[in-house]
Amino acid sequence: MKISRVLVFWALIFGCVGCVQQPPSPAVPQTDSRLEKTYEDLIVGFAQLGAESEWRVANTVSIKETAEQLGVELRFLDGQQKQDNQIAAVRKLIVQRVDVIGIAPIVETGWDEVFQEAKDAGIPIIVVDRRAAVPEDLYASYLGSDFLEEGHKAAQIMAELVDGKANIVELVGTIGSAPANDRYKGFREVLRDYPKMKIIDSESGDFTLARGKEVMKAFLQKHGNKITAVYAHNDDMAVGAIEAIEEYGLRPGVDIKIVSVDAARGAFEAMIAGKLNATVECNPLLGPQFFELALKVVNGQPVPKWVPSIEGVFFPENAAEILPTRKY
Ligand code: GYE
Repeated sequence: MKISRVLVFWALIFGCVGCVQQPPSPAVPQTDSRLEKTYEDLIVGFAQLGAESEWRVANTVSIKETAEQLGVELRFLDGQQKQDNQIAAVRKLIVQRVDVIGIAPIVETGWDEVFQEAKDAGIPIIVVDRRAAVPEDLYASYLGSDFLEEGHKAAQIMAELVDGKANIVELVGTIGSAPANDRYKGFREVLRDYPKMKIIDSESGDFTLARGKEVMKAFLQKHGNKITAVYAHNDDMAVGAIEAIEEYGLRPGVDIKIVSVDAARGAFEAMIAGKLNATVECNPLLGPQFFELALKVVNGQPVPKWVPSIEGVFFPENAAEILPTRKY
């Protein structure tokens, strides 16, 4: 009895004192906030793929503006639509020993070697916008859209617009790029349920207005009035197609239904004019999420392997109301 009272006494007094005085157990990992980098300490490289579309321009602005706001030192390199330039850009950033490299890969394949070089140099890679087909250990995280889902949405909307029956021509994005591959595939997956919706022609317009217009012109020369719908993998090509259809003497959005992807300003203007029937959103404003990821990665914090962006669909009915709220 006496002994246990003494024990309780000791436990109370020294136990508590111990709580305060004891140094933290070495078994518990402690993060020393003094060693953690802040945005102002970061040097971030970014290998952009080019400036082919409204989407890309907005994406570049978002990255540059966010870097400036956060006080991050950004080394921005433009690949001008060539994979070789992007590979050279990554190598340059490795030599410069930046803290982390962001890259929007123009096509899916052909990145293993240079990503491995970055890994060997201890520089993490964050893949932004378009996926790269490399093993997961070669990059820290992928930040971008669900392109397959965008293809599904486009087909679903198209099916409603044409009541399940159409002769569709497709303007494909850059050949071999993740968005073109998935938007192509996703659209067809849904079309399996609509046997009367036929893709009568499909060709790449390289995600640009000029090429989209040229390809649409050729489609019209080849198929004429037979075409009842256009599926464009981005808005710029849809705008090009609209011009080609008007020059051919048909009414875009009326004689030929058009659905595209991105939800950029040009698409809203075309919807307001009644020339485009719907656009599926693909968000280019990835700057804030990108630098947040970069900081976490550099500080060794866990990040998801895929950070998807949240996206909707827009129609002509409320395009005029929504346009002023759009940032790209
Ligand atoms: O849809 C298109 C751009 O990679 C998601 O690239 C991006 C695509 C976008 O050229 O407009």
